[in-house]
Amino acid sequence: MDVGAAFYRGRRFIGLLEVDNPLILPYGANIRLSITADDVIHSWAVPSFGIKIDAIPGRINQTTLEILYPGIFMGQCSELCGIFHAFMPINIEAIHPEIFFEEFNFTLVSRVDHE
Ligand SMILES: [Cu+2]
Repeated sequence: MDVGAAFYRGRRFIGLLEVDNPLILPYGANIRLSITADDVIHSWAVPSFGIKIDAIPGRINQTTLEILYPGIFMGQCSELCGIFHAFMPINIEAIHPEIFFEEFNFTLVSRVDHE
């Protein structure tokens, strides 16, 4: 088990940046994000990833992401989307890929296997 990921998994945030369900992703893997909304236009923004992408009802926006190291990354909705706009934090927990694929029952396909 990755010590860094275990350390970060034990941490809890307090205050307005805390979320009930953090987005758990593997680091060191290519990730495709599909972003949409079901009510109004939001904007999914995580500054440390350099990503700010609109979430629009009826449309799917896509981008790619590779997280380089384990940790907890935070962002917020950055579109003035309504009265609850101030309460839309984003937490991404980047964990070791093997733990991620084991926990979520995905198959890990190594790049090395295909070379
Ligand atoms: Cu929003």
